Amino acid sequence: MNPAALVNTDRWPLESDAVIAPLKQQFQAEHIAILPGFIREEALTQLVQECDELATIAYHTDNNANLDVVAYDQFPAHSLIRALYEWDPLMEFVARVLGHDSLFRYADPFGALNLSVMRDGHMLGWHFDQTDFVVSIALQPSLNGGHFENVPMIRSQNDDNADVVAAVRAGERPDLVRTEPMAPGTLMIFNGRWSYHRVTTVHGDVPRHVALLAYDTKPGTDSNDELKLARYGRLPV
Ligand SMILES: O=C(O)CCC(=O)C(=O)O
Repeated sequence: MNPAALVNTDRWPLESDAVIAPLKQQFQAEHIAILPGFIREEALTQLVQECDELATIAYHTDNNANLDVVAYDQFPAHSLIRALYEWDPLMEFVARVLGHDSLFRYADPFGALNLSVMRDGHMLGWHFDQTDFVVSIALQPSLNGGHFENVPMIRSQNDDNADVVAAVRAGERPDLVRTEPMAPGTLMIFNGRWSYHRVTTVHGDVPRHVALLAYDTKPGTDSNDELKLARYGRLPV
């Protein structure tokens, strides 16, 4: 299937300046851009079916994150999610929203594309990312919990704002925390380096499925062995 068929290009024409300009503005102002209904409603069933199949081979990681991860090299050649990730118009669209001339797919053979599978009891603790941005596509919500909570731009290059970060972590600043809307089919472009975020504990029999698409402003960017071992339990052969 052509990945273009998965995207609701009526609502989100990827080459349109009128679509890109407000997203770019939103990302600059809040370090997040949210595109509800990015994936066509009709494509979701097929994508969730693919997630359910992939989830059977996911690796369970258990540190600050307690979730199952499917690595890029585990997506089969016919995977629709892989096709979407490898589709240049999507990468070019993300680049334009971010204000870059071009982007490159991550060179990490595991981390370039992940499916995050969060089952009953799984959570992802408060953290910052080590990358400037991540692109996620929400495919299936859990029955309860599994909310993406975010404190936008809590710190900056010049100010780590450690007291407030600690207060958020301790649950003392709920006024700063917002829950980002992640209805199935939503694409989100997010800068997690300066925004503190977590996924609340998932409850219920339905796993939360989110695809994470990694790009970088430089070619050849890879993660280190320590991260690979922690997240995927193995190293490339
Ligand atoms: O699963 C999500 O919605 C977000 C994942 C996340 O925060 C991360 O991978 O850093």
